[in-house]
Amino acid sequence: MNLSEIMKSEYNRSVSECTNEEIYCGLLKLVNSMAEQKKAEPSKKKLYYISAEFLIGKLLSNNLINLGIYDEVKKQLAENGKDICEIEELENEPSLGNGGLGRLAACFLDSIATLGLNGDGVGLNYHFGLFRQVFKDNAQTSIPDPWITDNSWLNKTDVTYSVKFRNATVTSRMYDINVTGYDSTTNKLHLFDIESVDESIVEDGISFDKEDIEKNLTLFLYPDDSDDAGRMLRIYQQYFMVSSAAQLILDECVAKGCNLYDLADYAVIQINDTHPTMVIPELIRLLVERGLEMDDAIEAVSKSCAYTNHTILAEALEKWPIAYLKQVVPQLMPIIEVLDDKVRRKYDEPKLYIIDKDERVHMAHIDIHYSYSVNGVASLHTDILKNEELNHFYKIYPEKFNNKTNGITFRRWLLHSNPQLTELITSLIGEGFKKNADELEMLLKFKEDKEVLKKLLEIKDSKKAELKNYLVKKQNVSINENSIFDIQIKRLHEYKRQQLNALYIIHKYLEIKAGKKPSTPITVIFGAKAAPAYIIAQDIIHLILCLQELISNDPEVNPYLNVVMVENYNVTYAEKLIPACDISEQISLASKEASGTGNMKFMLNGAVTLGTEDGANVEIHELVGDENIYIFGDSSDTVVKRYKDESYKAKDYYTKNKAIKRAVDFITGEELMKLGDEERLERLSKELIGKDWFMTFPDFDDYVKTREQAYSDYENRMEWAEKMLVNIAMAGYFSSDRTIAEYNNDIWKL
Ligand code: 26Q
Repeated sequence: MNLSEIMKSEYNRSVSECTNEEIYCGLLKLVNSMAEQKKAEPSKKKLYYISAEFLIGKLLSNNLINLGIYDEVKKQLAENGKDICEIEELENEPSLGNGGLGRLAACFLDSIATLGLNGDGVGLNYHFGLFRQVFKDNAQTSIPDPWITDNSWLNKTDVTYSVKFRNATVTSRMYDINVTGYDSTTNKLHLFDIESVDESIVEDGISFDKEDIEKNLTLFLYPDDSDDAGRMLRIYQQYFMVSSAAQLILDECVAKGCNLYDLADYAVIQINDTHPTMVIPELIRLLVERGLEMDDAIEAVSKSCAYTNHTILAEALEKWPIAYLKQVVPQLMPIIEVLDDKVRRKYDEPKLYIIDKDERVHMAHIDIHYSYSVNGVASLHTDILKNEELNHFYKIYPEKFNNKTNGITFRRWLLHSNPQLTELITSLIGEGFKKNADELEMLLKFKEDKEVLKKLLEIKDSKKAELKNYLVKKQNVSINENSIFDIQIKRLHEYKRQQLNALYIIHKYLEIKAGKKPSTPITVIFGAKAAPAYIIAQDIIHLILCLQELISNDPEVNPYLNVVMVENYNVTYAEKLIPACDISEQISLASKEASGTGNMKFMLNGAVTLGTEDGANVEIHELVGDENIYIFGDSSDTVVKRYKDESYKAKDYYTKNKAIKRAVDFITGEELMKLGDEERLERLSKELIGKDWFMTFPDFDDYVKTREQAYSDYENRMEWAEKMLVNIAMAGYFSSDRTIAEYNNDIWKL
């Protein structure tokens, strides 16, 4: 590798004479050419990981790290007066995902390549991705977030397919992004697009003509499940994605000599949630078109497909009206009817049917009947699927169900985002953990080593200072780097309970007003986007922004407590926030968060979890033990039971519990009403008192008590550092390399 030579041949100038933009382009070229040289020999069987979302984040440093040239490039740049961080800044972050599911897919691609497995991602090339969040008058507004430039990571290919809708036939084209493995081979992320997309049809904000498919098909990532408008467009997008994928899969298999009856020997298709479900009927349709009998086609496809479930929220399970499907992809309906008919002949239980009595197609039911594997994403989640949500299916297909606890790639979430911690770990236990994450456990022998613990605290302090500077630059807010950083970053959803965190802030505000001052100041940081049509989620953002304003203008309180909501929270922000965090808020209502993956990133960076026994928090708790985590709240059993017997009445808690009443009343009290929007605050307060569907009140007292305990334990710096160390040491289990090895051993068998 020689940066000088590249800059010379591209621009005929030396590195020091080139602009940062030119250097960025040079590095892009370099990375792509090195990545191409590391393409693996194609093996017989290949994995296709189909997902509507790949939240890949910026790729430059990630690729430099994976190719093993980061340090060298950084040094060469420095020698020429250039700062690699400034060059990283130039890259646009592609926001091709909503949150956890999309980021998981990106971590998985990294691990699949790192483990040298033959597997590509397949998805869509959204031009604007998810909306960009802008705060105005203490509320969220949304604008497009263009990311594609002449110097993006996308490589146009010659691969095109014809995709037929009822009212139009379009040509899909494949664009590829190289996926480099860490000290390993290169795979691809295939993103399909159409040439006729017209970015100029976007009007103010993110509104556009939803009907004009040829112009809008790949404009935006559909922002979550709570928006009713544009559902039809969502079906267009899904079919466009899976029809292109199915054609690609069959082409590649045939090229390798597959006779199509043996599809499963050549291809395994992982279906990431229900969004790519139509790949099943589409593949069946194509196989029949190519001469297979229907039953043979169904068998071949069922043996090739595996499904991952990411949610138990009933409202997030996709059910498409037959009328919609007929309108968009009539060619699939006869196949879906056959699939449903087979179920009905075998089982006399409507809960198992694909088509329900209201003429809606249950996408998850297609996946479960016609895949050979169904997995949940954390141990508790899989248990709930087996015993509650999908119990009917579990009874007839116990052998299909399996758990694959999520994981994260340590290359991005440790090596890249926290080089200081990486260096300390390396100095203590060597380099092995970078490829074999379990080796982190060797850190446990330093549990009582004061020097090591001190260094951990120093690193945390330096990451806090870095974050402080970043926030000044990005948002012009200044935080106290000597305060406790208490962080909740994730999509805004009632079940994730940012509102519970906000109620605590109000409680604390009032305590401070009453003279009870915390020993160490506290900075509470939020980052969250809310689906534009999700009104209550917007109201919660409004409440948080109003609290931020109220407190920042209150000299009695702000020396002790501050609130900051970062604007347009994304992967790049997460990379800065997570290493700086002391307390990781993972406070979903038990049973509702399938896994969570932010919880793992925080743990790996030495934050201590404050959380409920939900999702992967349960496994974190088991690994670190009671001493090194703060657990509160009702168990998932209690919650499930409370929903079943409909016994929860929010109003009772509100009237009986003074602290709850005081905090909730504050939402519509004088101070906030002066700053905020009356309609929003009233609506939120009414929602809490009248419904509180995600049961914040029953957990409130325990939350306050446990959070106070964490703050008080923080005062003993050495003991706190020990907790940090144990968290880091036990995080190895959450490497996505482990998760992917399990997928491969149990499901893919590549
Ligand atoms: C559904 C229908 C119509 C339109 C959109 C959607 C839709 C879009 C996105 C439904 C769900 C999503 C995203 C779900 C998601 O991110 N789930 C998270 O997955 C993570 C990875 O497994 C888990 O860690 C999280 O617990 C889970 O919430």
